[in-house]
Amino acid sequence: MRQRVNGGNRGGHEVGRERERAILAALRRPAQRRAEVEESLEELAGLTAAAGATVGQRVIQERQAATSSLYFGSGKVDEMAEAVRESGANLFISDDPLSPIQERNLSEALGIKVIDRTALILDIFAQRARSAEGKLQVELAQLTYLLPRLVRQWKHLERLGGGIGTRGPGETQLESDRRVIRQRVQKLKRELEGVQAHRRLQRAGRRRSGVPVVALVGYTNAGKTTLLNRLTGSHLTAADQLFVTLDPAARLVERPARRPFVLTDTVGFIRKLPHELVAAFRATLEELTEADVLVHVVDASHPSQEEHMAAVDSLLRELQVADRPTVLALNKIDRLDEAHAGAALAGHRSAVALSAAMGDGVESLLDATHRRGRARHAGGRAAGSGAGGRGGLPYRARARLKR
Ligand SMILES: Nc1nc2c(ncn2[C@@H]2O[C@H](COP(=O)(O)OP(=O)(O)OP(=O)(O)O)[C@@H](O)[C@H]2O)c(=O)[nH]1
Ligand SMILES: [Mg+2]
Repeated sequence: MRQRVNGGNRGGHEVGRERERAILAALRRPAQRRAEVEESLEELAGLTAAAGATVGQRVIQERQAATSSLYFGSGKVDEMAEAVRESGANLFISDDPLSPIQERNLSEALGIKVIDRTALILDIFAQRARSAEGKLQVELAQLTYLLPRLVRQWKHLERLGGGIGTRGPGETQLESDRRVIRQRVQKLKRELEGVQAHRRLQRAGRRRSGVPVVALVGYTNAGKTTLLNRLTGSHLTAADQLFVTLDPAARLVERPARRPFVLTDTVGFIRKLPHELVAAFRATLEELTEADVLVHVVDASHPSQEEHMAAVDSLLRELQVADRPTVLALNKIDRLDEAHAGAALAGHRSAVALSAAMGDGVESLLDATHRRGRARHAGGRAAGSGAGGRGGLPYRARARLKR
């Protein structure tokens, strides 16, 4: 996805080229609700737009299981090839991960480029990465994704007849390509270790200053940056697009009659987040391990709110911060009528309803965050760590001091 129209969003490169036109497809297995698959495809359409392509047809195939050669059934692939010819689509995007083999076979059958959700997300990240750290992390994720796919080109040549031209130099080339990539991966990992060490130093400095840290987490587009801007008077980019924020930001929140704290914003989560990205973004996501309190921001006006929350919870578990005191912030309630807002709250009794855009509920959120911070502190003492009552550090649990 290199083409952009009119400069598009912040990526802004390669102005004036024709946009890619994508056909989106997903499998629906018997255990899945149709609405769930449709919403996931809707999200894929949002990702496609965020990457700068236009969305054409959407196809859902109901099937017991994926096929090993094409992922979709061969009859369905024939139908899709027909749709591709009719619509002039030049890109096929699968909502689920494709193996390198499936990707190549589909590409041959459809006669157009085939990618999966993972490659699409990696592409968005590549377009959006601004900081040196972000770029390193994206490149690492892309190369990790690319390595097994290098096989494809070689096998592809073999299928086209093998023999002359596909032996010797081809193989050597592929091997040396792989070697170059592996070396680059090692180099990127070393550079990222340097970044991580630097971040650890910064965090240690913050810890010494005794200022508590509150981290915003949540699904992409939930309103995290809008909330940070609201609380700090900052003007960080917030927009109705997926993955607007990639680089972490930290700002001091100073409100009358409240203890100051550092508020951090970071990359949003999404369901089926490529594990290459989670692994590569460790340096960024490690910031969360340092937070005293997490504020899980949810778009309460989104029909998939519960799926979004589940995806965030599972990523927090993966990052081993699921036990951190957390405040659930049901955002965008200005979009809900009273009955719906009441119902949203009733389902989550300790949640706070707010509108980051309008400002309603922000004080309640600050109260709840403060209480959770104190509970963490009290919890640390109750656990018998012996750290108790260190004046002036109300949020600081002993467990954290020990790390
Ligand atoms: N109506 C309404 N819209 C909101 C509210 N909060 C945020 N938004 C809108 O939701 C969109 C996403 O907001 P962001 O703050 O960029 O969301 P984010 O969670 O930072 O998203 P990423 O950085 O992409 O992960 C923007 O268009 C905001 O204006 C709210 O309380 N009410
Ligand atoms: Mg953001």
